[in-house]
Amino acid sequence: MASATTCGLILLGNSGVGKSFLANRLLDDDEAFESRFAAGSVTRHTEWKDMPTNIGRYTFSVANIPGLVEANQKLIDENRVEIMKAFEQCPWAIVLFVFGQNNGRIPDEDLVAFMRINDAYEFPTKSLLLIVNGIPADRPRDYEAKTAQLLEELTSIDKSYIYFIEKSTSENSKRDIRDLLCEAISKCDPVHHERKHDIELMSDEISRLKMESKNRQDQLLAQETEHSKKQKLSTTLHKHQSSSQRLSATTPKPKPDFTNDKKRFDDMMEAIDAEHARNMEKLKRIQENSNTAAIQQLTDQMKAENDLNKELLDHMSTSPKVVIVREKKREKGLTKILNAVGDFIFGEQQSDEPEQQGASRRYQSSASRPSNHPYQRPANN
Ligand SMILES: Nc1nc2c(ncn2[C@@H]2O[C@H](COP(=O)(O)OP(=O)(O)OP(=O)(O)O)[C@@H](O)[C@H]2O)c(=O)[nH]1
Ligand SMILES: [Mg+2]
Repeated sequence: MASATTCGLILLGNSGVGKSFLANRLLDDDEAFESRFAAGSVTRHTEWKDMPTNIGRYTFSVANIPGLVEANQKLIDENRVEIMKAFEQCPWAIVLFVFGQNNGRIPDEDLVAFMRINDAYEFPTKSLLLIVNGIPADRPRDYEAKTAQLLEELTSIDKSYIYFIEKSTSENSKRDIRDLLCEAISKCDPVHHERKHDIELMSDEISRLKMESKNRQDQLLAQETEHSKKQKLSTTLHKHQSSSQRLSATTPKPKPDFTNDKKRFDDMMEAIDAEHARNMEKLKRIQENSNTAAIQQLTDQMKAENDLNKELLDHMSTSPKVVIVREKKREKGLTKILNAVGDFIFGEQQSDEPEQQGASRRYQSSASRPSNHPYQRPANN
């Protein structure tokens, strides 16, 4: 075990997470501690080995300790005793708490073990490192960032003390792991660990604790997903807004010519109809996200589009063959897209039936059209 002048490097974490494997990396010796693929726990009793070289100004002795969570109370109690014994043997120490991962997820039993040991020692940040061991090479690019964020929220340990180690066996990677661990350890300071109370864990409470951990993880992951969605949406809106700003700054607005026929009017109405539907859909999505900044952005963007639509209608209303009688009817709510188009009268019909202008030719809303639709379509003649 550690002598009076050396500090301890105490590796904690459940069985199979790779404590002994990582201890061997620190000692630069594959045979220092038994580390193997096994169905049950491998290390049953605490062992110590001195590191051949210093890290910074400290010499360290590495403790290879059993895990904590086991299937039965007898094994859990043996483990609790071994862990507490290690801190009694070498209270001046840096702690490396090792987590495994299961398809990328932090196992709930690892979080249960951390919480219960941390409860007993209240590890100070400057002497504690969290390590997620055995992550695959083909992980998503943002895996570390997202998982560090999650772990920080779950454990209240600052992300800058959270490290990730890829699963690999090459000699080069073994050296890399050693370098990474030594660098991480050099950022810490050993502290004197005092136990506030015994490590407590009853086998019959493990399922409940795991369920609580799972719920907490799910909740944080859902919040993170929601946050990413909002960010994505806000970026898309921002891009859309700046591209329409660019467009309006550089491109003159087209002035449609409606002198020819009613078909062009219908086409334009189709386009406005579709745009209105798209805007309402966007608005609905954004309101669901209750993001005020995004709603403001969308409102501005829609107002700009509506102004253009109004201009088109104004232009059309002054064309020789089309007269639009405006109704003082406005769309309620955010869009306020268009002044409703009421009557739509062609010149030749005007002369045929002058007394009916704006009355019998007024287009009635069809049942299939939403009642709050911002405009009405002319009848087919
Ligand atoms: N290649 C590779 N194998 C690893 C790594 N971490 C753990 N392993 C393997 O995972 C298995 C379990 O590792 P151990 O070091 O025995 O795990 P432990 O935490 O000491 O387990 P207990 O002694 O039961 O508490 C062994 O086969 C290790 O070689 C890693 O980063 N890379
Ligand atoms: Mg071991």
